[in-house]
Amino acid sequence: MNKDTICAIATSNNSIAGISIIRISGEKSLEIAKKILTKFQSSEIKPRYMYLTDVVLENGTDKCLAVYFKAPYSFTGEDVVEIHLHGGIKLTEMVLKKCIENGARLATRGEFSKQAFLNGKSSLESLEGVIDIINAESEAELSAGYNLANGKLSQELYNMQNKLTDIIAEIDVALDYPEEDIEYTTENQVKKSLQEIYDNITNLIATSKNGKMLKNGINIAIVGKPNVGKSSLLNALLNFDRAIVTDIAGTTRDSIEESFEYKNVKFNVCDTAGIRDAQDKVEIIGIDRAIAQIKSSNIILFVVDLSRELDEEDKKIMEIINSSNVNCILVYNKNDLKQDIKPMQIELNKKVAEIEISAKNAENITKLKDLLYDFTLGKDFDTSSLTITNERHLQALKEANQNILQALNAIGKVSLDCVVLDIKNSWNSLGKITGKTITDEVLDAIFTKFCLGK
Ligand SMILES: Nc1nc2c(ncn2[C@@H]2O[C@H](COP(=O)(O)OP(=O)(O)OP(=O)(O)O)[C@@H](O)[C@H]2O)c(=O)[nH]1
Ligand SMILES: [Mg+2]
Repeated sequence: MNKDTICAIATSNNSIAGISIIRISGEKSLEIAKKILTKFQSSEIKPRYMYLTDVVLENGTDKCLAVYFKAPYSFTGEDVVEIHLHGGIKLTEMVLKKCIENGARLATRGEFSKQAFLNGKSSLESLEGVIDIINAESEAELSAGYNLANGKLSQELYNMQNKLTDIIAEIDVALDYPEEDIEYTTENQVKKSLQEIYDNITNLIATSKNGKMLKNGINIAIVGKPNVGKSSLLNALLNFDRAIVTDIAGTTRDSIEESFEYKNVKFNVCDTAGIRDAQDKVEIIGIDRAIAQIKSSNIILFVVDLSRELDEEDKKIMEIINSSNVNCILVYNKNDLKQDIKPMQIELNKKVAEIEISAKNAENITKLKDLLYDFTLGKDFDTSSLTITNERHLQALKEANQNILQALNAIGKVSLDCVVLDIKNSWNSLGKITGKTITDEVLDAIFTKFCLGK
């Protein structure tokens, strides 16, 4: 058990609000709370009851609420007291100082969560899920966080670990009765079972592509030559006037990034400087940024102008896009001014769709958003499904599958007892996700990424 009693501001500690909460966890929590709160003195403070009490400070007394959670029925599994104060920055700091003067130590980042993990209150990836919930900026990110926090992934992992344990047991039996036919049947059985787990993990790994986009948002680059309506398109996608729009070519000189949410998913859209042979120093830098943006995006919106004939400038941009290897939607803008001209052929290697729109009149913008969703996450993707969003989990899954693959390749070539080690390693790799088989250093590294007071 943790010897120190720790304390921290659990709410946002650099802004004023209606209330703020200080959390104290550890053996001395109640004792410390009693020292600083006047009407919290009874020897029978009932757990999970909210008490209206006073906190006495050097310069006055303020009302507050306090609640006690008796170990092990608390977030950390230790004795916990939460003090709900008026949400002033100075007031909260002063009460925190009092907690420290009376025997608590300031918690480090993620220390409450670490205690919860060490006391078996929660698995590692569930706690990471809570952090994802806190940090979520879109509903899809929230769903992914809920899935982790509520154990949807750990359930899958435990199932697979149990199957691996069964396989090891089966091998043990075969080794105890080493008649050849038993070994042969077992080999086939083991191969089949391992293959099933391998496929299962492969499917989980495959969800990480979408998981990354859910977590960070889907990066869209709007590119095209000057004046085709890129900034107008940005504004139409956002549904507010973020970028300056004029009929002067070269209006946008720097990249403008903004986000919008569609179908619960966050899209980060970047309007770029129109790409052309520019002389102006600032414009040249802007164009370089536009080119960099193309490469780092998940999908490109290549905007061309239906009111003008396509020309060499469009073609040059087409070549830049083609060299990027990023999926691209060809957006014919200004369809309200559509001219009856024979369009120059645009050959995009990775064109996934094309669409006619009017950015100015917001025509076909929802259709375009659907295309963006369909050609990044996939038409049938359900944002509430189990998706791997965490790089650490992904690496552990890959490691687990590598070990299974090694086992699969070895079966038939070496005796079954040699395969057991690979299977055990795979079990351990899966255990890294839930935290069962993780080293202290890695654990510390994970928790220090959490916020203070969590
Ligand atoms: N009629 C019509 N005009 C449009 C449409 N979209 C944009 N425009 C006009 O085209 C001009 C250029 O629009 P912008 O959005 O500034 O174009 P841009 O591609 O960002 O231009 P740069 O920033 O210079 O690269 C403006 O006068 C817009 O009002 C459209 O769908 N229909
Ligand atoms: Mg612009």
